[in-house]
Amino acid sequence: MKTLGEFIIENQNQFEYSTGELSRLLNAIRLASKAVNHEVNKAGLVDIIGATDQKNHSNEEQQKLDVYANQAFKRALINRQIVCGFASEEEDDFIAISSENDNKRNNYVVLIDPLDGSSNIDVNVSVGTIFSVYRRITPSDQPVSAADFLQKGAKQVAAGYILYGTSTILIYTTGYGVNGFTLNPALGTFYLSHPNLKFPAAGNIYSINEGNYVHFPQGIKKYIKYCQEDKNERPYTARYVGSLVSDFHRNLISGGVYLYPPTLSYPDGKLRLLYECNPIAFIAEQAGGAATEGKNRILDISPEELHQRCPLYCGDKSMVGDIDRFLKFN
Ligand code: P6P
Repeated sequence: MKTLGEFIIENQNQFEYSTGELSRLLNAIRLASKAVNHEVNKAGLVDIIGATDQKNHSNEEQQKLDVYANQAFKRALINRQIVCGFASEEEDDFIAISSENDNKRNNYVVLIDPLDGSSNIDVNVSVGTIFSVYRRITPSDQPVSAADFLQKGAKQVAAGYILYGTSTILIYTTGYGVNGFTLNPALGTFYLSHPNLKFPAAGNIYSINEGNYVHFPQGIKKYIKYCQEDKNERPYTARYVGSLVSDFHRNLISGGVYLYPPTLSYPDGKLRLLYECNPIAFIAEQAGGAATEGKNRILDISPEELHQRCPLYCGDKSMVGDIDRFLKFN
């Protein structure tokens, strides 16, 4: 069984800038994910579940594990001088990291949702980390600026997620397909368990919070009713965990689509473009799927603000196509 470390080394020559820097970055993410996995798995046993009295940039209650996960990835990436910039759902603004020795300039910025779905922690539902990596576009002898983070999703050099579920799995892409690695907790080693992942043909799972039905766009209401009609050639089924990484991963393995449309509470959609939609969209497309905001490709959106939200329809290509058509004609 190939380990994640071996896989990274074997494939690092795929990059035009194969300085080993991206490999070191992915290894730092691997290290942090093991620390977070350890805390998530014992959350019920120590006083680490539950909320802090802090709120993050979006005025969302910060769960203690959110804070821990953010610190773990920040430490792994910043203290090891592997990136020149770091942005997170848990940080108000991006963090510029100047390299101590000028000849060792780092060229990558990382954007992360350190613990997506954290409201599920106290009810023991799977949560995940989502990360997105870009090569900086500003001169390397200057501190990073917002422009380095506000790049189109199509410019990502890597993206992935870690799902802390019944097993802990790390999924990532660097633009050469999608591969999954499952953690052997006894050894603390990730092993290649899902090589060259692709969405199954003809998915039939739709994942959406129907509690918001009355506020959905007409096309989404029509799509949901279409899925529920009994004359369909493929009987659809509804599955919704309330944790994007869990729902997306199940759809990637079993075939389906995840929808988060505009709602009354989130008229621009709830999910964040930069560290949720873009990395998930990169993975979806690399696995033969699609990701749109109802009309345009997620990866083509020009970001304007670090924490901006957008609607997300992602997964099975034919199902995303159906959704876009229902939105276009209703
Ligand atoms: P709702 C978690 O807060 C999250 O960002 C995603 O992980 C998840 O899919 C979604 O929000 C759930 O939102 O409004 O259905 O509870």
